[in-house]
Amino acid sequence: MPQDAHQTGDAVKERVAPKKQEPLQYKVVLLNDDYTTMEFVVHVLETVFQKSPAEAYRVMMAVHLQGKGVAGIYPWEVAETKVGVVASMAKDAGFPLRAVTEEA
Ligand code: TYC
Repeated sequence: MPQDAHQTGDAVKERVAPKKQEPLQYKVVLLNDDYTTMEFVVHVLETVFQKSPAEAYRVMMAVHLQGKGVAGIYPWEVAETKVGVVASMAKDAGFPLRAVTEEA
């Protein structure tokens, strides 16, 4: 049965009203570089993006091997705030790590 269908007795009624507009979501994408340590990227993923240690390591390695990777998907203001937090943590630590937003 389609996800939007309602079961009413034996009949299946499709929902006709359009779905409510969802707020736009944005990916926060981490970019690879040659200088930021793997340990620091894992730390950022754990503390800013609430990843478990295993998931943080997995995402970090995906970025390291593929050039970029999704750290999380959020409403615009949250995504932009996290990009800023990454930038300031990286600046303080002296690393060139960058995160950018992409429409999800
Ligand atoms: N490529 C870095 C290294 O070899 C590690 C790294 C991973 C850097 C992910 C940035 O977003 C990044 N030390």
